[in-house]
Amino acid sequence: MERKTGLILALDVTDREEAVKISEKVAGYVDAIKIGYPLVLSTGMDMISKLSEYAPIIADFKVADIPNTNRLICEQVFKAGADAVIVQGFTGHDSLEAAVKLAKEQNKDIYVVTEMSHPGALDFMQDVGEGIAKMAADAKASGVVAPATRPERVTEIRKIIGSELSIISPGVGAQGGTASDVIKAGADWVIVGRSIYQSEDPAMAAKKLVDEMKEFI
Ligand code: NUP
Repeated sequence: MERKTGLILALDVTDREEAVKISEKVAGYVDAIKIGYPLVLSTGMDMISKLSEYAPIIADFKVADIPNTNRLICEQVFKAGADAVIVQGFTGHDSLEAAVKLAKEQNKDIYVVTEMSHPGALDFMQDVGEGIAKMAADAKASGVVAPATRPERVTEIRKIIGSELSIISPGVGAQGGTASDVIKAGADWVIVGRSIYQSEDPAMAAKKLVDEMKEFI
């Protein structure tokens, strides 16, 4: 994924027309559009190829299965036109390696969730986040997903993965994180959903974020 603006739109709407309309409006400000279960379950897998007309698509399916099933899922998602898939890291090295192997064969990307951005991530995930980051680096994944709500953790995770892997970071805006802070902490991209798609003017909301990050990109 090429970094031009540092912004990824999380498009968690459930209406086809709305999804297309918002994508059209913000296409000039985002490096990718992240879609997940809310949009795909409501509108179908063909939304992936439809929205790829506007930007590369990251499929946030947080894949978390045995190696063979991870591979089968990623195969379908890439076939549908996605450029990247987000997988969970807690399932361990073999599950991750199956996804990364397939992605490399197809020139696609795998991003690995380390520690999630919501408060409940402190219950179990934070304790294993650094180990997952190391595993992602060892497996040569394209990058990791780390929390914009805790920029200090992004800095820790950056130390572990080095500069080869990217960090994409959700939690800006609605969850309390600040785009420029998390970029300064070591993230390459911020992932922003509600603050853009629920805004009266999604293009303006996206532009503001891009302007805020510009000097740190
Ligand atoms: O740790 C994570 N936190 C998170 O919010 C991992 C994620 N993939 N996400 C996703 O990022 C979440 O499912 C949503 O699609 C997006 C953040 O959206 P918003 O809080 O900006 O609306």
